[in-house]
Amino acid sequence: MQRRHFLAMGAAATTAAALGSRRLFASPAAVRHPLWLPPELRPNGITLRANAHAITSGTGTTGTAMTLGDGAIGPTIRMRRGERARITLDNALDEETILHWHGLKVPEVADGHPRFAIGTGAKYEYDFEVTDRAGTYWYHAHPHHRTGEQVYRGMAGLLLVDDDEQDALRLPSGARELSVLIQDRRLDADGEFVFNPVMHERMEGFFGDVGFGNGTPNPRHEVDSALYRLRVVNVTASRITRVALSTGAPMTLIGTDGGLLASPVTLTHLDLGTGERADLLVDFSQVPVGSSVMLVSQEFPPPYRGGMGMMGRGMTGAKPQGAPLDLLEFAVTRKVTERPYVLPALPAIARLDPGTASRTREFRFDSRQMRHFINGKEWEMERVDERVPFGSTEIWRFINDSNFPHPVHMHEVQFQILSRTGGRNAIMPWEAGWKDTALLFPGETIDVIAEFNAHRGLFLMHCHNLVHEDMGMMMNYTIE
Ligand SMILES: [Cu+2]
Repeated sequence: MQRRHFLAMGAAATTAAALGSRRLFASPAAVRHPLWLPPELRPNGITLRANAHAITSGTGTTGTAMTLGDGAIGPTIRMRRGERARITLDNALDEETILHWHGLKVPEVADGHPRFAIGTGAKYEYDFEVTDRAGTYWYHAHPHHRTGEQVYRGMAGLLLVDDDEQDALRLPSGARELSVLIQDRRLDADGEFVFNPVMHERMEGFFGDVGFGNGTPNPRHEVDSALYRLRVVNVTASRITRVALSTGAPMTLIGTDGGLLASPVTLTHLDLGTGERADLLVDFSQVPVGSSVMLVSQEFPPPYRGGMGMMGRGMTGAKPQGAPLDLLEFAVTRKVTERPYVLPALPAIARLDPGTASRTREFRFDSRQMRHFINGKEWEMERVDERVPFGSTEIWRFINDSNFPHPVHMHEVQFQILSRTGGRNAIMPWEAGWKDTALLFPGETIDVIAEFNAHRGLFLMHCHNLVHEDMGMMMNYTIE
């Protein structure tokens, strides 16, 4: 049966008409800057030079970026499934670094484990075959203790994988395909980026008060009155973003961490923890030319237990977890008339059968006395915590015993979420597809299923709150 999903959204027209009478943005009008669009590179023999430099050109900040290349964030790397990637990391920072290809299944030596970190002036050669489905992946620094600050300052970039399956959908492309790495940063009086988690932030995480897109503060992007493919990556240190449009108009979710969903989901908001991605179709066809729609992180009650979210509130001036934050203004500047895009049926996803799992492993996440633990342990560089037979299918059960949310990330696999009990007590509508990162709220248990069949070697599973991660909320596992 041919499933078809028609994308004419009546609700968008209604809400757009109401724009004049309601407050559009979450915060007082900020000076907005054109969204920076990083250059797109093919992965055949490129060099990424890690370096620190001041951001000066027209962005309204004088912050110091640590990034790959000369921009405010790393270049976009566009890969094709089946292609060989040969990438050199050249470290011109005055500290160690290493890159991890978040979401891709790569050989152990290409996975960016912290033990592969290289010093100033050194180079690291990555050489791997792209075997993953088309999707929205990203790359970022992964040296121990320094991932938080390096990623915060821009050691991250977008990794897009294309394949024939996706091509067949003829999704909006070219200028109608937009990808944005979302961050929140805190600026001092001189416009420098501040990253100095104080005591309560070492428990809760680090939050900024200015929304950045692709390294641009308070970004703005001019769009046609048309349908766009919008990919959003949560690159914040610690913030859960409740992604929505300021008009309340629906969006169509077509993909997440591990590529396309089996069927599209119409929603007015979705939550992304650090590391999670959304591949959306957003329709501006009914928005009047001359008006704007803001991509926002909507306000929500912070998912903390025991009043933990209140500690330190107001001390730093940052917007706390759950506070509304403007992310990206879309200014509709040109009227176009086009035939509505009709989304074809999305390719099916084989569901992994829990009956084929050879075992279930439990992982308890706990944060107490200014420390963060998985199964009672803090991470050690060389200690192997779990050994998984190559080719096996397993259920991993993540249990949150702490008062804080943890975005749990597995390297080297894409998993499917089987269940969530406690807390929200449901698999969210945006969690139906392949995932490599999943939000685990206090009191929740989630079961995920994965096949460990890509490469043998030592890999990581960890919390992707960058503050927690740097404090050792990670564990090593081998596929052997
Ligand atoms: Cu955590």
